[in-house]
Amino acid sequence: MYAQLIKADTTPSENTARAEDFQRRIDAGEKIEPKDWMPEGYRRTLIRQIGQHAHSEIVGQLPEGNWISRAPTLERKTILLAKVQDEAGHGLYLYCAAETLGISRDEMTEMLLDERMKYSSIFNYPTLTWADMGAVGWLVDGAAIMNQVPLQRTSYGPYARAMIRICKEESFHQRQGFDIMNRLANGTEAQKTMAQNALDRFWYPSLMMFGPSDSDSVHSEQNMAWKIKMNGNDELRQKFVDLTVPQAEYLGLKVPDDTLCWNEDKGGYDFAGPDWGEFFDVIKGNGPCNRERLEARRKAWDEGAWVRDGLLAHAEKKARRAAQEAA
Ligand code: BYC
Repeated sequence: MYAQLIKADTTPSENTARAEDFQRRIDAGEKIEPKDWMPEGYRRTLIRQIGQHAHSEIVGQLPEGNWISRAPTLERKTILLAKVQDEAGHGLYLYCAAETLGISRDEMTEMLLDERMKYSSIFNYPTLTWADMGAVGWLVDGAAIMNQVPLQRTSYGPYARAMIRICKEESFHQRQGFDIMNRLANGTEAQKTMAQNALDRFWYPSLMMFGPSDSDSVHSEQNMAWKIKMNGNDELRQKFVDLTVPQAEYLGLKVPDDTLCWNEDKGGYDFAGPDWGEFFDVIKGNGPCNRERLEARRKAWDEGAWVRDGLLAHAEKKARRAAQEAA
């Protein structure tokens, strides 16, 4: 099985008036806050989704970090550096939001490192050329925004609030990516080819970011009933394609899909889905960079142990001093 099955209700007592009242609050559009009663399944689903989202932000720094020292100009380098730092910030807000549900960041990190928690499939693809920095910003951040804007209205207060700031920063990220693509697409023949190749490599992995098609999505139904997730995977994928195809046309680049055509009746594009066999393979750990990404995270975790120990010792010392002074 490629997904973690989380039961909606885990104790019989939750099948009661409290659960019905909880659902009524959700249906009325109220926000659920950390101290409110919530079904165990809701809590665990949020930890799964917010934790995975946080891991994606952190692991997502690696493919772009790869290009900081090789950016073509000082200006591009500072912009890329700022973007990668933003991703670290996003990871931190999200870990904090998940911690309000009774799990620690250390526990989540250990779950990532021993592969009990996932991160977005997209970050298991390599960034081979500078144009990939354009494609990541334009397509990957573009897909992320499409998914995250509705999450600003998600039912869990701390997650919804984290999303507001994250979305503002993501839209800057998307524009910086488009700007790189625009420059390359209007540059020399070699630069245009580099931009086209980046689009060719990132198009289908970007479509995979929205998750499996609705018929294969195991969590969507319950997630949407709890308003943890606001839209189906296919609906957001369609919106992304409809928004992005005209942008590719503006750039003079070709979306690598010969079946792509406008469907007047549905008011959207018909398009080819990604290779779902490849998607499931990647999320099971067999993508081109899965091993490398996890190795990098394990190394950072191990090498950062002395910093965590030092911070903890400092906090304990401060607490001891405060207690002595108060005595
Ligand atoms: N990759 O039932 P489904 C960013 C898993 S980072 C990997 O549809 P759900 C950025 C899914 O977790 C933005 N796994 O699940 C950062 C589940 O497995 P588990 C990241 C995937 O939760 C740096 C199973 O497949 N965004 O912007 O209803 C630089 C069944 O799927 C993927 C978020 O995390 C995938 N693509 O819907 C640049 C958004 N898709 O957990 C940019 C928040 C599915 O049972 N997350 N799976 O083991 C969501 O909105 C939802 O969790 C998803 C999946 C739409 C992704």
